[in-house]
Amino acid sequence: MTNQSILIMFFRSVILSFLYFLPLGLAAQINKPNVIIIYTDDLGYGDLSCYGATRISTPNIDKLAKEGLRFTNGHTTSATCTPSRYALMTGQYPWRKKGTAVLPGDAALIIPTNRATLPSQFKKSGYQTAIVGKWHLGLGDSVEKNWNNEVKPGPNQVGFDYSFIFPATADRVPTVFMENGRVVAADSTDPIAVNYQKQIGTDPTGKDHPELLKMQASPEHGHNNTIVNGIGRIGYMSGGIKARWVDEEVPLTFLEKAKAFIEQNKAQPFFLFYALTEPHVPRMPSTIFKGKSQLGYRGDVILQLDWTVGEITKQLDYLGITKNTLIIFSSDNGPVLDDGYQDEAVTKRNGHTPAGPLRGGKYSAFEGGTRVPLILSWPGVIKPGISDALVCQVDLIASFSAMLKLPIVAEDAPDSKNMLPALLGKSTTGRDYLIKQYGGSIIQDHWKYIEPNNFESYHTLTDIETGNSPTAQLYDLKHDIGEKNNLATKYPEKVQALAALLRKLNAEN
Ligand code: NG6
Ligand code: CA
Repeated sequence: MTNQSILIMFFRSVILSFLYFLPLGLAAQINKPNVIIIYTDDLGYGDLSCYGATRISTPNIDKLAKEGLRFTNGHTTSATCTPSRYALMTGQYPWRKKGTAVLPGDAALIIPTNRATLPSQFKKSGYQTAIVGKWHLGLGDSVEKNWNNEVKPGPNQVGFDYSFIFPATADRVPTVFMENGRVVAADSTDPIAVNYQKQIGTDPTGKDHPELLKMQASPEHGHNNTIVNGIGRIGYMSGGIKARWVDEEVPLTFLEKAKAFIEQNKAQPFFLFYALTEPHVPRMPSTIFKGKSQLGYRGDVILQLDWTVGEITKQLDYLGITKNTLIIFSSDNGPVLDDGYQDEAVTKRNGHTPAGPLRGGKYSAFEGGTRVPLILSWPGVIKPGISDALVCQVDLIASFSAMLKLPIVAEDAPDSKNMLPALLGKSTTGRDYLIKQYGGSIIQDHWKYIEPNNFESYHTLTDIETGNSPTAQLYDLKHDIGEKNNLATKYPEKVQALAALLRKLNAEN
């Protein structure tokens, strides 16, 4: 071979590899990584060992945190599921829109179909998009609907190419999976009906037949309507016997569907919203996890969800796409122990503190309600570390739109801020301020203000402090993350300034 031909071969291979890596590698990796949001249900700030839990160990999530960026100041907008998910999907504070509180299982869709959503932004940018898991944002145009036909609009009409969901919560009927708008294993000879007003069909209820229950409902919580799989639910359901899920299988079913979607789309950018049901009630781990944590089923399902995260990262490794995949791990609201069933979460807690150092929990205006685990991992792009930047899930739509270079009109996602630099660890600057719960509390810098109201200050059923008080509350989160010292009388000007800012922002829109 002559020197000249060696030289030609060399340049040819340089050019070829350049052509190969530029479009597929660089461009894809920088602007279009795969994105997986792993969204847990009711997981608290203190529920993971990487956030300081000592009674429970979550090695797979800890590994994500170790190799990625762990946020100490990451928030949901709200202390319950539906409003937090509404904000995540739309980029709008939920309190700006009526009807965004916790939905019954037969509610109509609350996400507008004519606006940009988080998944529709990915879809517009050429991603394959999917949701696998809990939905809880309503289905169809009205409460009355035929569950035996295609039910729409739903996830497929607001930006998801593929959906495999359950409609509401694990404790609400209908207890069925739906794939692209249709009940999985529906049977026309055994039609499904759902009613939240009155009993229908002949299924026994938890109220009349507690002897049939494998897990008793907590008194006064009312999880005593139709019994499915030995568990009393909220709401009544008849028919669809073959379609009803077995709780022990739910996480495995979602995992398989998530893995299949990842595998099918490994060669192109995909967006997966993987919305786990753990550790929401009814907590019913798969058999291999029952008893594993020694903390009761709540601990067991946290171990199971940690295992699930490991299965997903293993799948990415196996497919060779780990480096090109951004994982976001978070939760929709803070933790609760007794949320309706006698599952030993309280009696076996063994010193475990699900909200960590925070006050309150699910349903609460205190930080325990809305400050949640938030971990971002993207090997090679996000430098491992810890970030104290103030960020919120409502920011994901604006941040990803910036990453995708796909602007959104101002009326869409009005409350979402581009926090991409903070989320990727390129900046330590977070939001200026964040409004939370029903628009009644605000964080600015390290100050938190909760406006006075006359609602109950303590939620007896769940044993949670709600954060409500007839007098103004002001906390210095930098020195008092547990919101123990109300400084409102000490700093009246600060109270006035934050109250005025809250009023002004509330009035917008
Ligand atoms: C509450 C339920 C609770 C849970 C919650 C929704 C009662 C007494 N409690 O109303 O069990 O289902 O709604 O949780 O009905 S969330 O995480 O989806 O917001
Ligand atoms: Ca929740």
